[in-house]
Amino acid sequence: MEVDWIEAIYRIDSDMPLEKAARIIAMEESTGTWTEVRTTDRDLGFVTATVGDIDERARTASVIYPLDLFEPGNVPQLLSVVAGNLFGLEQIRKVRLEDVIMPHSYVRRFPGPRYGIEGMRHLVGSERRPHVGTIVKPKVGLTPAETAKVAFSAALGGVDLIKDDETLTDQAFCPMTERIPEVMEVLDKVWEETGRNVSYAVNVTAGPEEVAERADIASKWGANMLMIDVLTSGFTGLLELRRETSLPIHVHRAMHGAITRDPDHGISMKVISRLVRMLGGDQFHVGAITGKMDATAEEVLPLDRILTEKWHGLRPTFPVASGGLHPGCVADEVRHRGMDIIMQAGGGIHGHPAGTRRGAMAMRQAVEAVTQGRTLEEFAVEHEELRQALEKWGVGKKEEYYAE
Ligand code: CAP
Ligand code: MG
Repeated sequence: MEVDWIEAIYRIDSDMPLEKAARIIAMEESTGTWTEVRTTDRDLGFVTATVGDIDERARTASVIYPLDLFEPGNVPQLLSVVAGNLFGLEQIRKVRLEDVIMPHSYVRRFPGPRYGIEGMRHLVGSERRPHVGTIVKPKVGLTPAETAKVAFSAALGGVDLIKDDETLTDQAFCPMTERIPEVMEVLDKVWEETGRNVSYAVNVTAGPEEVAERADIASKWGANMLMIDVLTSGFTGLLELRRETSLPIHVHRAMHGAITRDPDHGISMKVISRLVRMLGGDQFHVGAITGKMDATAEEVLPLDRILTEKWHGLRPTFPVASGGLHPGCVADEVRHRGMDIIMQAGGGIHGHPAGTRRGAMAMRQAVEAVTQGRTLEEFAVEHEELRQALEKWGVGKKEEYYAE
């Protein structure tokens, strides 16, 4: 039976009883305020939120928002309700939006991923194995020609995906309209030499109105994939991009830590993952269990599930594991998360003792090892590039990053 409400689950830290705190949130985010007002005698129940389930042990409470409260297709307005004033209420010390459950009648107005996991596998021609991606490093400062040179080495070494870093857009030192043709030229060469179709995700992050324009420009210059920093560009930026382009979209989450990291206050990555899938992200960064960023399996696995489970008929979004990864991380990451992930390494490829190409080879060798059910150490005996990577960075999560 189709429900006609959106349910938001909050973890609440307040001196008030949980039920009262939840009632205040429900009032504040729908038809109430701090005191009673008598500006109408009409029944506004059709847009009045109520308290749902309370879990004293988990300190969570859900608020039921009637669907009429929401303008169809307007994600900023959705967030102004479920993630609005409530965060600033003095009487509620800390509150975290843990999840938002939306009915089909709300979600169906959004496009979802155009390619999804199967679509990306079809583009790359990969059987069920983790994809390997790299980020051109240094993240900024390279010229278009230098960027293409790094991309060429990584592609020859076997990566499926090369992306701009999250802070590279259209700066004077590397204009997008020069960078794209230079990189696509070398990827065409890789296609001719190896038959492998390597994606290059061009970062078109900007304001929503500019994102669409940049998508067009990038396509005209031959781009085969686009990228957007969804939190700095805005969710509407992603939706504009999805509507504007027929290219696959890689979604980065730069700035997420400012709102997702505190387990007691802010917005969970679950909510952001749901929105990115709903709005059309084909690939999305949801953290790495073995990397440099703050993430545990308990946090990451539910995000993989939200991106890939059956949900309102939308294609699944490819989870991206990234941040401090190197070939020695592949086995642990896959053991926890399975084959439907993108293993992305910047320093873990370009910092390889024998350079980028062999760093990419080492990542692919690590993927090959886990695909064959063999250990990395065993596989490294017959694969020099992997052996060198394990010798330099070891197996699994490093004790300390930035130590070299
Ligand atoms: C990784 C990265 C990514 C992070 C983002 C970086 O580079 O390019 O932006 O993965 O974190 O700039 O740090 P390295 P997350 O591989 O060299 O670390 O994926 O958690 O959003
Ligand atoms: Mg980066």
